[in-house]
Amino acid sequence: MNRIRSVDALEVLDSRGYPTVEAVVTLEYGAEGRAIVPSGASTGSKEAHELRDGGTRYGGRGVRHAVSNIRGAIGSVLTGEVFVGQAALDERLIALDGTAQKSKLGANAILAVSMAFARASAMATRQPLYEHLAPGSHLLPVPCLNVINGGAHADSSLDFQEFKILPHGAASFAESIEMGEGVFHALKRRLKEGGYSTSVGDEGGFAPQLRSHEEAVEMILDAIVLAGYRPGDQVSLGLDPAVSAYWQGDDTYVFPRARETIRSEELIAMWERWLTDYPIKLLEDPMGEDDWDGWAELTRRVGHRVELVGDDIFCTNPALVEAGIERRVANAVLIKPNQIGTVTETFACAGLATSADYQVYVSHRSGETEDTFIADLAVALGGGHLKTGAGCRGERTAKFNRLLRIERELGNRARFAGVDAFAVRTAREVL
Ligand code: 2PG
Ligand code: MG
Repeated sequence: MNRIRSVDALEVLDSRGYPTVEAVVTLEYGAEGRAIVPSGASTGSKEAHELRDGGTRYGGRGVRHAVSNIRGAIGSVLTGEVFVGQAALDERLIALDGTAQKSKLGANAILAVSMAFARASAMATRQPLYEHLAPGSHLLPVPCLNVINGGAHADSSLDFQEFKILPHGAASFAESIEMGEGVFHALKRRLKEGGYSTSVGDEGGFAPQLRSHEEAVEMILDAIVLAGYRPGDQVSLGLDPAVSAYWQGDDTYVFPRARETIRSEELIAMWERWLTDYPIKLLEDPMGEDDWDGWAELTRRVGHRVELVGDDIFCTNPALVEAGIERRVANAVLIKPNQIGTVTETFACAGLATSADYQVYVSHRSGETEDTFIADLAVALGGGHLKTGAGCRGERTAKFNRLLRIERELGNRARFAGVDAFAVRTAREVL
């Protein structure tokens, strides 16, 4: 029985050394679920509210209020109650908060409890989390490794935030991650050879002072070849330039590190060129969250041949995804549970995307922890690809290690998504 015996919380640390929320939910017969929420740096403006204390502790980033909301307001309502299913619990949490952005109790408080309850419920029925979330799920994702960091995640010379490799030409997740690490290590050699720094950014990718974005792409292509793979055929490229940060309104983007000002239509033309010049299979946030016209135009021009992922523009929010489908913007949705604040709404958003033939792409945040919930989530949603940093830094490899264990546990039932994960499925007449 899913009667809640107790709810507890603690302020713990994320990978940047800032506080974040851990919740512990214990059920009647002792099943205990524990979950820690992550935190973003380049956040969409419509994300659910992350409650921070302000003041001087940890530069204002303490989460003692969110923790006490769990121990107090949330705990006192949930304790002793029976919730049949995740949706019942999440509905209660949403109602208890009562605000559109979960700003009263904090989305960080609410999501931690939501995830912890999912874990406790899985444990109560002795199921792995992915199986509890989606019975029968068995598709292992392609790890999209962010091997060069820029933008809000590193003080490299690069305005673009993420340069990713997609090792899709493998037979299993284990083989895919091995390929990815091979390229990552070859890239380290390549950068050293070029006289560049090999220190890493927030997501474990290198953060060198390269001359241009094009040079970053060339370095990665060299590394793929150095590692013994064929670019485009076995390992492709993905990018998250995260350009919302550079949008100035009035059809204009300003890139401070490159000292460049470009119009929306020039950015679109650049993406068209890059898609011709480089083996790119995925573009995330290639246009800014407020540049809906630019997004729609880019989708019209290239949406039939490359995965176009909406992150900031959708914020894992079903209402925004609905608007995107309506306006034919993007063809894939990034799924970050803490952008929306409950497990149920995360599934609702992914379900909506799938029903419109948009791809579903699960993601970590730049501030992460040892919590591996998103690894199970990626398998449960079956979107076939996941981004959780480079294959470097413990908070990133924790997710890969969890996927290695899931693949082993599934045995013959496991399937690896491979290149199909990036196949554009939107069969809309305009594309
Ligand atoms: C992104 C994310 C994760 P952040 O833009 O997709 O890589 O970054 O968590 O800082 O929003
Ligand atoms: Mg992004």
